[in-house]
Amino acid sequence: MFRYTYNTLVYGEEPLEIGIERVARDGYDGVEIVGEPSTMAVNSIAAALEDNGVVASSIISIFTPERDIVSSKALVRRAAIDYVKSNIEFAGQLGADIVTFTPTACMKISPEAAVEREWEWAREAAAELAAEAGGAGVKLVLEPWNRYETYLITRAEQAIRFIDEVDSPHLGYMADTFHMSIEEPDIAAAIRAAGSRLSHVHLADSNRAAPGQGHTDFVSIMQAIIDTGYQGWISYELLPAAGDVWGVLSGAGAPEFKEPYTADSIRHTKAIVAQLTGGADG
Ligand code: LER
Ligand code: MN
Repeated sequence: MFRYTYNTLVYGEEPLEIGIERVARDGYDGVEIVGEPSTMAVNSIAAALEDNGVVASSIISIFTPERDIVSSKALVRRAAIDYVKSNIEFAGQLGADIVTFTPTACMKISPEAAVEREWEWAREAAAELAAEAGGAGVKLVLEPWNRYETYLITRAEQAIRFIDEVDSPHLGYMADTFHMSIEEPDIAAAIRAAGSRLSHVHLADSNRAAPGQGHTDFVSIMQAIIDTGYQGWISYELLPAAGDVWGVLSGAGAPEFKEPYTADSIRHTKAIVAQLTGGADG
């Protein structure tokens, strides 16, 4: 029904090969990888995936002030588009299905231009990138972030409007339950509203720890995901409890995000899915 993957972002500066080994050992089908293709060796990543019997599921795009789809500076907007194109190429080389897209730098919380103008820049960029993704056999997915990480698209209803305006089969909606636990009045209803647009999923609990460590209701969320007919990747994007998303990752790290959370996450979801489906995906 689903394939499971774990985002190695939370492993911080640990060599990717070690993370790939852990994710494979804990029973995942795939590995989600941070997109920094200019500093990553495709061949050795592909070899590590193959050696461990897993595939690359998805590439997450990291948007910074230098790569911001809606910057008021044309050169920065172009750098962001070129960066996502490089992630699409990287995904194609690794055989990954998904590349993520969010139209602002991460942790930029107010606009530089009129919001209508920024929306238009974002829509033009998404149309260009979706066409590129289609050519590479990859799907571009729009991920709303919470209000402390962005301001432009924070809720599913906005993402749905945006996706419908772009109107490309290569652009889909991505749900991240951590952001949704802050912004959505009803996470399961938001997923149902996205329906067939749902194209990628990040699970994390309300505190961004492993599912089961916070107060998010994953039973209603998994039921909603099943009801949309979604058959893609279930990924876990977990992060330590800090406001500075990136700062924590270059620090000492939090060992529980390696173990037990890598093993716990997939076990937690598979138990819920087995309960909901009568064992079809246990
Ligand atoms: C990326 O997937 C995300 O959810 C952001 O919060 C940046 O980590
Ligand atoms: Mn996410």
